[in-house]
Amino acid sequence: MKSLDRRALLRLSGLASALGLAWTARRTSAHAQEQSGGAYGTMEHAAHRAGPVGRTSLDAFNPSVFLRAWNFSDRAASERGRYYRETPRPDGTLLREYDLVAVDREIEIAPGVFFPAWTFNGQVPGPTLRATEGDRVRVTFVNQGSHPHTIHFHGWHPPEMDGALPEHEVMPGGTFVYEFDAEPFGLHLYHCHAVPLKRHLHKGLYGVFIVDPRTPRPPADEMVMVMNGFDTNFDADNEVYAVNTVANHFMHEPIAVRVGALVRIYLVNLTEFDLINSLHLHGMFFDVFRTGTSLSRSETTDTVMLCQGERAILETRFRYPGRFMFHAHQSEFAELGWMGMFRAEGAGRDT
Ligand SMILES: [Cu+2]
Repeated sequence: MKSLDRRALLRLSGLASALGLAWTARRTSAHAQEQSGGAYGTMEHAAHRAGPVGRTSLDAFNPSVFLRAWNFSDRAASERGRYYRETPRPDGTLLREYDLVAVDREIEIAPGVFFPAWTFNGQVPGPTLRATEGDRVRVTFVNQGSHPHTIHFHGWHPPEMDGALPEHEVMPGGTFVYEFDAEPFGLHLYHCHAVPLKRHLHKGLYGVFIVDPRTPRPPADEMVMVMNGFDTNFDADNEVYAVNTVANHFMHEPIAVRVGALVRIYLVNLTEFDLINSLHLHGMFFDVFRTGTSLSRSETTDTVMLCQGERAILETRFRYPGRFMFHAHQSEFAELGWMGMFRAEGAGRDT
């Protein structure tokens, strides 16, 4: 029934784009196979070959920009200061001040598919916040949305800064200032913790919070990937999956990396409704630093599985030039948008 519901949704959503047609064809072919219990026919394979086509508008949110932006570095210098300020403190740490605003906003998550999101600063995920262990973090939160919201940070903090109890809810029009020391170092997150929690989460009120160790990790080509999904018909089941919100974005715009260079991925699972999500990278292995709270790798693998809210830092070096796919190893998620490409450039090991 799950696939039927999702297929019906894709039809009902009036997908006029070529992607919609290709997508519906793929869902139909999968359903046809389920019905017949037999192998795929020629027609179904032809539908598979259509692949993702059509594009979303990148004016409001560009997943490639989000990938390599933190502390509002994607904004012009003049505008950045409106949302983020750094002040040195006597002990050498920084006071980092952020402005986050909850606003309701419709976002395009696949060509022609719009989702009525609740956002931090107009985007899903919200801006990536980044501090060094021991810094003071001060977040001024303004709720300009239509519902009560909070910000719940993962990390050490006193209970009144937890944003998780009814008395912590910030009413529409209200403001609250969260303040705490950034610790421990690691890969964390922030999200609204108003109830019903799963609704406030899946509507888009979440973001990444990176705390760097005082002795920095080795220099690397760093990127932020948030695995998320969207329940477009509100049946508590996702119809669209992605890394950084827009289905199949990195199939159209492969992530450029250099052969031999250290690549570091900050991978966060903010998918609701599905218990787990995963990342599988083709043609190589990577080191995993679970929750990023240790500088020693916890495993070396080519597939990492994360529960809801779980995260991991991944490190690898591309050995060969060329294109390498990455995707959820839950095949259904991959077919519904959670798929992308790296493009490695430079001289390979055997060339
Ligand atoms: Cu909320």
